[in-house]
Amino acid sequence: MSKPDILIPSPLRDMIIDGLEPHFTLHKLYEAEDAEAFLKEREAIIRGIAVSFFHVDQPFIDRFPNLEIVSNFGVGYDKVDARHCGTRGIIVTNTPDVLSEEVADTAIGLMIMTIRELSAAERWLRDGNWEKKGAYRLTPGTLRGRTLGIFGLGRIGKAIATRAEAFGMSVHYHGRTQQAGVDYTYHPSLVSLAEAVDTLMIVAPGGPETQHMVGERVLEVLGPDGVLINIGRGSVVNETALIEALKKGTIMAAGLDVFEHEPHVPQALQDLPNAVLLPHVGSASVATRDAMGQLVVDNLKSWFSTGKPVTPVAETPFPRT
Ligand code: A2R
Repeated sequence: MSKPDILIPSPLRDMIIDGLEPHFTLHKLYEAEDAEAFLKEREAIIRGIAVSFFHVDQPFIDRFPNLEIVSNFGVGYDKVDARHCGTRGIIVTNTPDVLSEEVADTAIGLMIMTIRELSAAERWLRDGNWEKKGAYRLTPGTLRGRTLGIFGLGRIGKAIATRAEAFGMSVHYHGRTQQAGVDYTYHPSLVSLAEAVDTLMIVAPGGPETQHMVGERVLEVLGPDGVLINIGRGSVVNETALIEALKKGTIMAAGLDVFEHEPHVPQALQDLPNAVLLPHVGSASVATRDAMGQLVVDNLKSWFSTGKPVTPVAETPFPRT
């Protein structure tokens, strides 16, 4: 029997390619000299897509009449039009759970870096200032006595909350619904959450529903002692409003692992001393990225050998409803 044909639009880690190669015929779009001709030749045979950070939008999906599954690398799948896939009966899978603890570790690290100015303090030492000028300044910010507001208390949000509690922080949250069996204080709006806390952690998904939910108003109520941490998706935060808020002292500081137009980070943001900026490294350890890659492989293998996906997303449930 011939192997199912899988399209790989953008480069994937070697371990994913190695895991797929024995079972599938792989079509690497990123190696094609003429992408349009490459796709045209293969439109009818593609049955699966393995993808990482590539726009799989409606026109792209509709090129493939025999597409059955899109296996997305990453828990966030806002670049894949999962709703449209659902209407076409195409399954979308992501890589949940295996990265939650890693991302939560990074989120806490970024929060402490931001509040206690650890990257600036390290630069102070490396620039020779400790010897030349003396000790780094005492930080206006402290974690002591802070209240953490989590926007998106899902798998990663809960792992962050557990850690924050161990640091002595009280935890509040906002999501579309209040969760049964969760003791943290619920806020029905993001503004009321921001008003109640001094540290706001964004760990909600990207996409049109959450686009720019953190804007001028949220930053204003977060207040001058406020700290914003974004470990979720760049699109949730209005970057222009954030830059203004950091410049004016509307909030104290921000720690960002994700940006609106990655890998581009506005110079105005890079110039701000009260912003800590990481290049989207939330889940970026070899072990965690291997586990995520294995799920990309397992979803495709499982689908084509048993007819069942391992981790379908909410918009394309399995069994189909
Ligand atoms: O809204 P709820 O109660 O379903 O809570 C979910 C919340 N959420 C939202 N909150 C407000 N407005 C929305 N439009 C909205 N959409 C989702 O975000 C839920 O508590 C949380 C997402 O949790 P999980 O689905 O368990 O995702 P996980 O694994 O924690 O990853 C979160 C995000 C990914 O989507 C990537 O963007 C990033 O972290 O890596």
